[in-house]
Amino acid sequence: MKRRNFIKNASLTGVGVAVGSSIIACAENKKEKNTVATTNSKASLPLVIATWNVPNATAKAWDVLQNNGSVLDAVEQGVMVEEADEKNQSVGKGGRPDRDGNVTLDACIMNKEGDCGAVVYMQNITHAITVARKVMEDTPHVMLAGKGAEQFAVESGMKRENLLTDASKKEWEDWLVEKEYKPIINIENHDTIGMLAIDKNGDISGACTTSGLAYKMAGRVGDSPIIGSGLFVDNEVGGAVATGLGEEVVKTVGSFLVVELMRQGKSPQEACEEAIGRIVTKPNSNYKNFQVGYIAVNKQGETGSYSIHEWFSMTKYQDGKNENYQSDFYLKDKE
Ligand code: SD4
Repeated sequence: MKRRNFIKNASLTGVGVAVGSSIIACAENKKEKNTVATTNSKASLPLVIATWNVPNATAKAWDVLQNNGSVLDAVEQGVMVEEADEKNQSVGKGGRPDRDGNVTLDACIMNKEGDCGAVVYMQNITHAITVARKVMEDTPHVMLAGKGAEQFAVESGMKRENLLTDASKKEWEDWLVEKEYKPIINIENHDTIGMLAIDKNGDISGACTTSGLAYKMAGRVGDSPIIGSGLFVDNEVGGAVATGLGEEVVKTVGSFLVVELMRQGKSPQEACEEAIGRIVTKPNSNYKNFQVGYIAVNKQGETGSYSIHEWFSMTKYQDGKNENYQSDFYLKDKE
């Protein structure tokens, strides 16, 4: 296929099908026992929540908090577990590449002071979240992109690595055979990781990291590193993170919206539901073809989680229990 057609076929609809399909495919892989992701009573602290079924990541964050680490350390080190896991093909090393075979990473982090840092379209560095944190702490900027982000990471002592594993390379090569922008249905049981933690003092931080959508156009950046879209934390109110088709999250500034709705008095669950509502009620929304999911926590430690399609889930570590909860979803009872 000529490159022009190739690009033309990269419609958001095509991408959306992939994300939605990944959720449907997940159905076969994970039949979690828990079905409720919401708490409405006064919660015990600390707690950690994350998108998808990522018990190793939440356990790491919990561990950091138990050992008097900061809440920022907790979310950074928590998501680093997934970045290093080559089997998670949506994050860090082993992430699926763009259509040209390059693994490009997006990440951001936000602390209880409301400071933030982000990297976009960064290659060759596994721990994008650590680079994002360094951008926040060691530079006068909030976001570095591409080569500049990579150069900054190397100058900060991080090592360059080839992020394209044999497994992801093989899938990409198989995809190239058809040269059709209808991405392969994902079979992994977890995805982009967004994490929020609240320590025993009620202080909140958040992190979000991803390799973005498989076989995206070169240069594409999603919602995950965009403060207010993929992640937002306001230590007075709460925090939210997003997963799914980033273009739709960006259009509604989703995570900021969830936090602002909580500020207005909505519970985390209600806020997540309304933010999904903003997407699905847009004129001409083709939401049946894509997935978006939000998780949120408020200052009291109440949590919420909601998505468009079934099979989004949230992992929560609280009271010494590390559990995965199926999210409630918009299309329930509607099909
Ligand atoms: C993106 N939101 O790049 C990310 C992808 C994702 O579950 O979250 N997938 O659009």
